[in-house]
Amino acid sequence: MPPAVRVADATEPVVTLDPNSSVAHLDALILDVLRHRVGKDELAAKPHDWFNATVLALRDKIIDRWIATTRRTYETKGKRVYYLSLEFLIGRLLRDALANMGLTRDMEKALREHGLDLSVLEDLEPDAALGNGGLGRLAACFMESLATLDIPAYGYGIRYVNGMFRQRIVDGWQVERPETWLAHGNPWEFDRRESAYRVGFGGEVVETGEGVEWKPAEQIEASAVDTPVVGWRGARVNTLRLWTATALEPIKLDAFNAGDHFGALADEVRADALVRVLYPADSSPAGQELRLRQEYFFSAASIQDIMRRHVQFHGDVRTLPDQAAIQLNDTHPSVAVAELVRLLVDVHGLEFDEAWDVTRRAIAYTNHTLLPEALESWPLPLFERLLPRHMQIVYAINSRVLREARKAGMDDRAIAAISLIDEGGERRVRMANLAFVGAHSVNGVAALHTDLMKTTVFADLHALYPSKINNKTNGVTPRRWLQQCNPGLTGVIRDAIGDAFLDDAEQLSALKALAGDAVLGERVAEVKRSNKVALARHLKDLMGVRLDPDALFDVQIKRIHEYKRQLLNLVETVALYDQIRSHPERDWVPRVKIFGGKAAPSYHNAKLIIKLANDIARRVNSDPSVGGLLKVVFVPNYNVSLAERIIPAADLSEQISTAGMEASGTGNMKFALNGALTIGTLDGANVEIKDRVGDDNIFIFGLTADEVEQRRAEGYRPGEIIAASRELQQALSAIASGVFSPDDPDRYRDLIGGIHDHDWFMIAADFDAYAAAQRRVDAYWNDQPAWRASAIRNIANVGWFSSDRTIGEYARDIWGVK
Ligand code: B1N
Repeated sequence: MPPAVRVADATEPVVTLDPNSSVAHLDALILDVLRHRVGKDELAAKPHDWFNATVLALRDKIIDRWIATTRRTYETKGKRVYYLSLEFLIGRLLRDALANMGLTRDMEKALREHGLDLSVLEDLEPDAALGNGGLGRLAACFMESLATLDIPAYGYGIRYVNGMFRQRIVDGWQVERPETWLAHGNPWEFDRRESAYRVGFGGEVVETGEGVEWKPAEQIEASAVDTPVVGWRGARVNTLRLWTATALEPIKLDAFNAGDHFGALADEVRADALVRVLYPADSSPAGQELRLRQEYFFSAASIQDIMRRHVQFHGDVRTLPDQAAIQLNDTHPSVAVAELVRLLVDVHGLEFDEAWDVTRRAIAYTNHTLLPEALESWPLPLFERLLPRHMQIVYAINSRVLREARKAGMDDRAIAAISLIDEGGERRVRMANLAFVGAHSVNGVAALHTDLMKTTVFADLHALYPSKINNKTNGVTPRRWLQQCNPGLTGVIRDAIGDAFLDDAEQLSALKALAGDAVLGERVAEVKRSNKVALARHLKDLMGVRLDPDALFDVQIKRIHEYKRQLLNLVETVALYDQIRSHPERDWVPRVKIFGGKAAPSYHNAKLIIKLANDIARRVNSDPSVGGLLKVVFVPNYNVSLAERIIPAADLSEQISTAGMEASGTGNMKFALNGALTIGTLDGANVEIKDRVGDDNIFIFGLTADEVEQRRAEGYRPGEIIAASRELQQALSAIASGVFSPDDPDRYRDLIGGIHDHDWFMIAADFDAYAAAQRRVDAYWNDQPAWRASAIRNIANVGWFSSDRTIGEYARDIWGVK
């Protein structure tokens, strides 16, 4: 028996902190809000009205804490953290905010009095998908952890009207549709028209006698829209400040009156376009002028806001680094380096050297990818046309840096690599180099990734500034990714080890001693099964498939990208399909292969991989000869809310990127925290997960990052490997010859041809090892007590991957707060 410290039912709220939160009080508040702010009689109110009333009532409770925490920061003159990110993939907020405020149970009761089900209202909330994938979701987890750790912080980004596109699957193909998350309004946000700044573009730089002045040709107004972010136990409420754009002159009345109705609105349309859509490219540069305009727009507005606040409360711009830590989430906001120098020199009158010093002490930069094609750079003529003053500043910074490099004895090759200007071919401004030199700290997001930064893309910059690069392994918030998405498991853990892990995820380690406990194993398995039943029901409603909750749920959900190797998984799925049909007498483990993820609209092969998953699903699922032993599902429109349903129901987590290519991964952490076992390569944070859960509780396979590099260097020949592996050869030729695409037999010829030809992502090299690891998975699954013990060891050992730990490290090592 697990030590029954106390009996907690799974839905029991974990905190209750507001003395005024009695059910009757909430009930009265909701009714008042429904009437006076939503404007509806309770007899006529629709579910959406109730949803709005619920959020607004909760928001009232949050505002009191928001004001209290903000006052506290002003009084204590505390240092603030500013997290600049072009993406915040926050998902739904109601459940998270209720739980963190300790109001879940009371709200449930209050709504029940009106015959309403809280979980139904929760499902009405649109997913705020202002991000592509891991990078944006990390920013959202960080915001929650900053509030939890009581660190004064602002997130700065763009309030996209259309976030990540909605994915429809039509005849197996991805079709993109606009996501209209704001269609019914957004009850969380506050319009802050008074916090508005002008952002310029183009024009010229003129001498004024005392210095220079940038005279932009065009100006757009950035105005703030704030969303409160509540920490765990309501510890603190921080602000997510997203910028929206308006024209200085929204309508030119003289033009309008003269009959030019469209021309009169042109400025407003230009401003609208700036904040209209999120670029749907993950780990690849967008490259368009509008993207650079978005980057500068939000960076400039944010830096102005930071400076305004600093000058108002502290007076002297020279003390900015003592009061403000500015973190750049990848290079997307790196033009902020030049913008801060510009404001310090041109507006506040500092000498360049002093401005450069202040800037570097205030700014830090996080790198999220080493893919060379993903490093942002802008054609110099474009950069200069849009931001002429910043171009001058980039040159000034560059001449300082290159002089230092010369003095350090660096040769021409190293100097060329360090330069902020790429001179090979069309001249380009390198945003990663700008961020690197403009920051006092440059961090990677997992240990392996940080090591590779030092030896690959940043090798020469690292030689010049050897103390800048540091590691901060990513984390995820255990509130959303354990407590809220998996209340059943949370209840079982509370019964087993008490409540300490709710405030410190590393206390999950108390489960280690209980990993072999059969009763606990059974309870964990029961919860897993009921999560699988719930997911199966959801997918039945969503797409009409029937899934067996007793099968092994094998899940790969993430952006579709060749380096993430969904194709390796699919090829192995085909090989397994062949095997089952050839050896129906064997004792196969029933499997459900679940895929989900979006492809960048212009990424041809990624879209083809989605079609292949759907083609394989159609064929396999309708083949009576596999007798339900294998099912393949591609879940459309993968997003944060779907992740919250799928992850608690997963048995096996696929983390199979080509080693050296996935900077960290964060889905890997969420799965392990929910008791799924990982099958994965030694890439990104998988390496650290393996170190913590132990070799016996994870299925590691394939080439290491060093081996991948070595194989590429010595001339990798995939053809020979394919010829030597019967299973691989058969699976590839089945796909290439049209077995899964009889309507268009050549559909996958080139995709599979790429594996024969160059196989950049080393699918052939890793195939046999991957297939063998999958058979190890099968064997282990057949020993359910062992599998359950491993699941518990995963949960017990991954508390370290809480974003609270990550943020604690940023605070201590980079920001100097608390
Ligand atoms: O950032 C995540 C990591 O866990 C992932 O491994 C990494 O792939 C991801 C351009 C990116 N890197 N780069 C991006 C996103 C959008 C864009 O326009 C690049 N995303 C990552 C969190 O560290």
